[in-house]
Amino acid sequence: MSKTALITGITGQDGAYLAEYLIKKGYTVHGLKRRSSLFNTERIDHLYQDPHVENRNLILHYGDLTDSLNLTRVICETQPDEIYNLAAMSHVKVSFDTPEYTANADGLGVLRILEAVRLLGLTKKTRIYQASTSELYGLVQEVPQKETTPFYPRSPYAVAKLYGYWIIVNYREAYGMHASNGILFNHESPLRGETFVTRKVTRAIARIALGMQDKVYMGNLSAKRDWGHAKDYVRAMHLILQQDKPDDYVIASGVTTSIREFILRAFREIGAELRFQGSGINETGLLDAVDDKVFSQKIGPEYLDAFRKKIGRELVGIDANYFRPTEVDLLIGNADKARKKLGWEPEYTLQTLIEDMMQSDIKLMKKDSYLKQGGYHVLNYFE
Ligand code: NAP
Ligand code: F7E
Repeated sequence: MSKTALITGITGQDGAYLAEYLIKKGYTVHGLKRRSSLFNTERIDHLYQDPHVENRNLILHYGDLTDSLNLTRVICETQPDEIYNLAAMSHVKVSFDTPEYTANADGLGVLRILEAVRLLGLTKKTRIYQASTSELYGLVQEVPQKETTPFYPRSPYAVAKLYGYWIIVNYREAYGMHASNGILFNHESPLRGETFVTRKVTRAIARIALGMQDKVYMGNLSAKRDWGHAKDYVRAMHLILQQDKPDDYVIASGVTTSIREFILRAFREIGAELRFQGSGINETGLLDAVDDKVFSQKIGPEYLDAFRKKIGRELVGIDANYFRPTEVDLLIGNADKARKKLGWEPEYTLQTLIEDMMQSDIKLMKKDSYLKQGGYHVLNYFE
């Protein structure tokens, strides 16, 4: 008998990779998607099946984590063996602008799912994965961070996720539910939302190289993150729910890198050497040198002359609007428990992650439609 999974947040980065992964494993996947005035299924369109197809393995349901009745009905109708609660208002900076909504969706949303499972009498059948986060460590109390490191959240997002973490633990202990937290450190991919720092950078570099944009404005370049590839991290989510006993696991690469260093490495990927100078809001990144061969190979010889003219010019600037009221300065995770108990190993390194993202954004930006429309979604100024 094939298993049934319900993924909330299926239209997001992780939801898309997880859905693909579970379908390949023979699951029937139900996904919760929000009603939107624009299509919001771009990341899973390749998996979509017409509702008239028999025995579909991907079925979408309208829903929202702020709507208990809706969640209860969808869980009742789908009777899932596994629920992956990935839905969230996931942008840390935006959570300072929408703190109440973030608490409702990211905190109480978890409670709504647990209660629905309990009230429907599914506590023995349905296993629950909660998308917890390294943001819980915030102002870090230990380096590197592991499962026993005390939490110190630094944003409305992280505080909401703290509630989500503990309500999962509480329902596990109170009702014997198979409910687990994956404490995932930052994970990125070509599907990453455009306003998260890695994707903002790879997208901007592709556009600068193709002459579509002059410069990119960034926030705090000194923050350090432990970055992995989302494809590796969704495998861990699945492994967590295959364990006999529910538990909480850190999933991380164990390597930390500053935003500044990420930018340097992503530019290097197209044969461009950047030099940072100045400090604070006056820091800038100037184009220092170009490797003609690498640039021609990665971007195209027809773009080389125009790009070489940028040598000495500022390609990266700072805009204080991107700073956060409280910052998480350093994250680096210790995933020993996951390696030992789950047998989880990442396949990607930071270098192969950067290669994947750069390659994908160059291809995307070269698409006719993008070039003709000057085409890009306008980034929210404050994200
Ligand atoms: P993402 O790309 O921002 O996707 C979030 C998903 O949640 C989207 O499908 C979004 O729908 C949906 N959503 C937002 N608010 C909702 C609501 N009120 N009701 C129902 N659905 C809602 O995030 P991600 O990077 O895939 O991350 C997945 C989960 O892991 C999130 O919970 C995030 O907080 C957590 N997490 C992420 C990372 C990371 O580095 N990526 C690390 C640790 C934890 P729309 O498509 O309609 O917006
Ligand atoms: O920022 C700095 C920023 O927005 C990373 C979410 O998936 O991972 C993510 O949260 C760092 C921060 O991710 C810009 O100040 C500099 O220090 O890519 P981010 P995040 O805040 O770490 C965790 C694990 C989650 O759980 C979240 O859901 O980069 N930074 N300049 C910038 N960040 C952004 N977004 N934009 C900038 O221009």
